[in-house]
Amino acid sequence: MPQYVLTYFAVRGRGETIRVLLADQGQEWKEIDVTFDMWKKGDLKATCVFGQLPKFEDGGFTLYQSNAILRYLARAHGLYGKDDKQAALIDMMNDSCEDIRSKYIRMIYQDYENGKAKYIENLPADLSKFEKILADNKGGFLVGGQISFADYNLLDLLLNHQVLSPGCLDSFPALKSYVARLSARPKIKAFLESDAHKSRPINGNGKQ
Ligand code: 6SG
Repeated sequence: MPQYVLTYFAVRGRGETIRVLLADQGQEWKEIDVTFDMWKKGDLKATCVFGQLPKFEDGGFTLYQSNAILRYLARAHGLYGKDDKQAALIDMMNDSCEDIRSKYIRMIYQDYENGKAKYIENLPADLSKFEKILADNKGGFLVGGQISFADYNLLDLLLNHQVLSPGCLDSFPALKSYVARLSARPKIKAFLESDAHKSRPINGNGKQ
């Protein structure tokens, strides 16, 4: 019985970066899939500290907030850089991933029909920043020469954006090769090819 338990909806959403991190680190975890019907009953929501999922358990320790969960796992598995300065830079990168993710989620859930075209139009402004960061860092990751939790977050975001707007990375060679390189890491490749991953929709409302 694995120590780690992820309770979330059966979507990629804010759970998939956690899953890809665990998969790449060779960790086992248990999934508790919450259906939207189950969630609407309200009993589980009432037990969640902020009334939201994902929820993550490590033995008797329970944590909420997807980015706090990523940081917890990053500390446990050496995915937080080699010193405090790298850790701060990794936080900075992850915060920028979060900025893009919140914009994306807002568009998907609140403004898909009217806002998708405009969102795609504005995307290069965000992607170009990460393109420069990756082109400038010879280490091949967002920070330094080893993978961090922010890399898993960016990978998941880029994969989702390639579904939203196929070809959105075509003018960003560093991002394109980064996605290819990370997706080819054997455990990530196996995860991305798994039925579990493929069967989960990206978002809870079917938009992508
Ligand atoms: C939704 O927002 O799936 N958690 C979501 N929604 C349910 O009652 N800052 C934190 C974090 O980073 C944000 C958590 C996040 O962890 S994730 C949650 O708990 C709630 O607030 C995306 C996702 N959404 C689909 C969804 C499930 C329930 C409400 C929205 C489907 C649509 C409406 C009902 C069922 Fe639905």
